[in-house]
Amino acid sequence: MEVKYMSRALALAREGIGYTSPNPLVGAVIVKEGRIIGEGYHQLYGGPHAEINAFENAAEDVYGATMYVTLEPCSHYGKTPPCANAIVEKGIKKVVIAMMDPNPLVAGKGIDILKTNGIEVVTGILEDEAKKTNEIFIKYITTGSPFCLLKTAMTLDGKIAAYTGDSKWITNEKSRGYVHQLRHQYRGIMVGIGTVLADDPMLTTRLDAKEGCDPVRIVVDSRGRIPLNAQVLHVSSQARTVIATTDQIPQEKLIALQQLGAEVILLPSIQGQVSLPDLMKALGERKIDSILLEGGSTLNYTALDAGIVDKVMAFISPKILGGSGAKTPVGGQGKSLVKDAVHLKNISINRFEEDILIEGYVDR
Ligand code: AOF
Ligand code: ZN
Repeated sequence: MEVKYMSRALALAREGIGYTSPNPLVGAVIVKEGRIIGEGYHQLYGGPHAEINAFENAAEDVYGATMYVTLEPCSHYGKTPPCANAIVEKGIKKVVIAMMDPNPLVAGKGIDILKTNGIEVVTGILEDEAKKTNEIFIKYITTGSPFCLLKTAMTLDGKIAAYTGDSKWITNEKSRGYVHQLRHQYRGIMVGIGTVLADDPMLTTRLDAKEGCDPVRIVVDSRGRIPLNAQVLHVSSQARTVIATTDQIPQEKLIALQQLGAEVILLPSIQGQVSLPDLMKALGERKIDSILLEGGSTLNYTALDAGIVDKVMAFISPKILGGSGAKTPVGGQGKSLVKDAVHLKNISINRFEEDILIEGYVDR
């Protein structure tokens, strides 16, 4: 039963995907005499927390009920008063929690409030699933840097485009639809200048069913080579654009980019290239908790090498292109020895019709 109710709470939490950042996805279910009498989730950044929404939606008196919540109730006065206190005041008898709050402001203090007030607390129910649901929040709240997902798409023979550069499309419609959902979930989408010069992408979210949030578009452009007519600088008035560069950018170019409404971030360089760890910190300071890295192959290698990538999603489409000059997902200089390869752990495999998606986490 505990698993069933927590599972429902996690499903509710996921309803908030794309809207709560940089705060967590949280769901709560109130159960009395074997019936669900209230449900809630964190719907919008800055809005009421999941527990409060569940109280609001309760169909009957919650006194003596059990609450299932996917994250430890908060103990701090933030945008809203502490949920742990509200739970005590409402007379909840037992609280079942999936995971502790990694936020240093809370971290165990919420549970302490509950226990001190005589509430029975159970923790660790569906903990792994809860941690996966909030993998972005956990990384961001504990490090201040965004969670970075590297997404690639290639043919069975490892090409991301034909030798001519033609790349429309390697993966099928289902796979591409899933990537647009990720763009709705992730706050930033990052590409290298090579990709802008080659493909001139818009980097906006295009979802069929619901309206998607556009991520902040981040172009890593160490020398300021981006053309002033690039689509990322013009298409969509809502989507913000950040140019991450170094002092190698010509001053006139910097000003022209700012005049077009882009934010130019000047960063330290490593061998003439933008320092990616410094860029991650700068983006974190701007409340960007998550980055979807979509290439090209040079930036992908630099990012993996710099250790900023947390997760990899690799789509493989059963097509064969050939061509010794055709590009692969990860280029750059490369490792000289197999033993130095970047390893992935906790691998899972999914299918989108004939396409295969392999995902895993970078083993550090
Ligand atoms: C949420 N939603 O449902 C829960 C949260 O910025 P504030 O004041 O809303 O507080 C955010 C912190 O509250 C967050 O980092 C997490 O530690 C805790 N719990 N936050 O946004 C929720 N339960
Ligand atoms: Zn709260």
